[in-house]
Amino acid sequence: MLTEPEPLSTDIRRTLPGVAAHLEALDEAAAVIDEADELALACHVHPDGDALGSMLAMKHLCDAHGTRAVCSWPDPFVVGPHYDFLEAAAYAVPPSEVPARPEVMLTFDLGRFSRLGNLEPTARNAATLIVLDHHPDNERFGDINLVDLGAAATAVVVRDLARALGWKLNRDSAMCLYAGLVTDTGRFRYPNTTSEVFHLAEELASFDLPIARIEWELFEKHRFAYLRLVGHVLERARLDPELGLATTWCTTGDLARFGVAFDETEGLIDVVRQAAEAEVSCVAREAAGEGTRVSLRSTGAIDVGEIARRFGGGGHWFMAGFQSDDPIDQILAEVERAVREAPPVHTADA
Ligand SMILES: [Mn+2]
Repeated sequence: MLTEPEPLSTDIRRTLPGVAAHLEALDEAAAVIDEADELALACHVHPDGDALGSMLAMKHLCDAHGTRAVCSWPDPFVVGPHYDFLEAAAYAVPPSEVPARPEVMLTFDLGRFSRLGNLEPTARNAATLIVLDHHPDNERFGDINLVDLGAAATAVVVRDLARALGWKLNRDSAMCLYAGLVTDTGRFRYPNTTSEVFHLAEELASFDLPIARIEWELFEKHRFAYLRLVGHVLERARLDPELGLATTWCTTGDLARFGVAFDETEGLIDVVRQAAEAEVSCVAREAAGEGTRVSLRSTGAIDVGEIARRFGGGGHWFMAGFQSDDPIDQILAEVERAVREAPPVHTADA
């Protein structure tokens, strides 16, 4: 060996299967979009910063280019208050108002049909379905699949599509793309934070984006009620030092007691994952009528995407999640067993 092994972060880029094929797919998608009278845009249920940011960026690009587009996400048609600054309500319509048989439909940041919730039939009925995503477990269910496994965020794919379309970014779209990029890189701290990520961040920031305000809105601004909930949830957190597993949970009872909405609690995992002893962190959040959403993070030795897939979910090796209708204590026991049995990640083909 003449050189040291590449750091993990650059290895992620190498998972892109066929750069040429991907560029071809981008051109094909651009041609379809160029000819469409109207686009339907949709992201996954309980959208995060990348899902929402990618979709809204495309909406802004369409608006600027004079292409009609409706955008939405599945019920429950709400987002957490930390996305208020993206003004989704001003640009999106409830899922019931999306045309039932769209001419061209684009999906953002989801690898499986089921993540489209009550918009799944709409996507199945689309004459042409274009899938924009970066999840390793993407099922490539589109007519055109813009799936870039090397992209840190779906926002990166949207930027590439805009380039293929010959559409210039504007400040609104740059703001949304930045929200996607900063969310999916965990504020430029997850192992997918490559030099390409910083290049894109620089391009986006050049639209005079309020970087400090975006950070504040997305990650730091919380109601006092949420801080009290965090205190409660951390008090019951458990650490298994032998496994390197930190876990906690939040019930609908906790939400009611502290007066906090489910969509405000997305950042709990980012508190728990700070534990130095934790190779893997896990937060189970109960959502009224929707079972329990489980978030997983890994520092590198264990592929939590693989664990999430065992439970019917998905994600990346360092960031993943799944949904379950089982009781929380049972879910956490099963996660613990899965972590115990998980093979170590082989970084060369991660
Ligand atoms: Mn994403």
